[in-house]
Amino acid sequence: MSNDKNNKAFLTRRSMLAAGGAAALAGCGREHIRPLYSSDTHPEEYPTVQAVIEMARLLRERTSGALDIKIFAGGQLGSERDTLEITTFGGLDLDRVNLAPLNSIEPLTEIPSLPFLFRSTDHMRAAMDGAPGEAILASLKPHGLVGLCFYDSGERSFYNTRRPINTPDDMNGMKIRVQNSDLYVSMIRALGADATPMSLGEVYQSLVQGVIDGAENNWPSYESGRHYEAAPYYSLTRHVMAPEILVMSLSRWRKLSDEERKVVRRSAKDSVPYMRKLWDARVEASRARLLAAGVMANEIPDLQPFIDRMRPVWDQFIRTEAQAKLVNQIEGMAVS
Ligand code: GTR
Repeated sequence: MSNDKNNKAFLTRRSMLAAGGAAALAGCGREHIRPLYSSDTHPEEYPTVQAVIEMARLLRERTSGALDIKIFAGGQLGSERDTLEITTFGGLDLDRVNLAPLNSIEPLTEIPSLPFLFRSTDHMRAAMDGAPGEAILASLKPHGLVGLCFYDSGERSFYNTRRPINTPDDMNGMKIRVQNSDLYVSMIRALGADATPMSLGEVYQSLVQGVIDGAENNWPSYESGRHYEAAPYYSLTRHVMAPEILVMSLSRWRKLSDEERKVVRRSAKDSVPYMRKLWDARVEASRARLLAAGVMANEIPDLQPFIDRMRPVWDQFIRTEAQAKLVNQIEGMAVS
């Protein structure tokens, strides 16, 4: 990231904080006049952003315009780690992030990121719609955040600039970018590769300059960040299916009336089926476009060596009883 961009992001973040502060000073609940500010690292057309736009529409409709959302898309306000921090301070009202940047804040958020935990998309959706999802959303309150809903993030697989990956040994010594999460670092190390944590915005340049050899993500993000241009080998390990999450700052939440809180929760939840429809279509569209553009995708002949190598990560990261309970709940769900 250039200094200029850093400065710009910093200035914007400062003005966000100032706006939050000014609203708080005005008191008397007058900050209702200001829309909820929301951040997303993805560009406007991406399904996560579209989902929050839908939530905003529902909010306006259900509150006769009293509540609305202004979205800062495309990572304008900084990396997910930065915007989360600002949200916990109350300088930003809503933040759509992956679960990964929450891993260092709340251990329960690590569970859906465990490699090969979910058996299918249906399994992941049922878990997030049910008691396990509710437990994770509720766990964020002591950290200054209100968990509102989960959005799909599909399956993450590896892509790189060098060769197709068929076995963990093909990754030996490769430098793989991961999100800022120790769990992801451990997963990559377990496969014999080098993990380089960095924010999404830095990945494209780092691939082009050879700072990293590869990364891991779903089809839409692989496309949207143009990573496929530099790293055309996409190997379908599907090792993680952790969802996205929409969080709200607890300080802004506390300023809402009970009625408004209900509407915010309901509107967030009601944007989920809408998002899933967009998501499924987007995964297919991205896949078709990238294959047509010459991306070399390969299925993995035998996933077992990946599963075996990554399994110790479970023991390393399941450290509390609450985490173990969540794992059992998710694994024990009837859906295949
Ligand atoms: C995407 C996800 C983003 C971010 C990104 C990343 O799939 O939607 O929120 O987590 O991956 O790898 O940084």
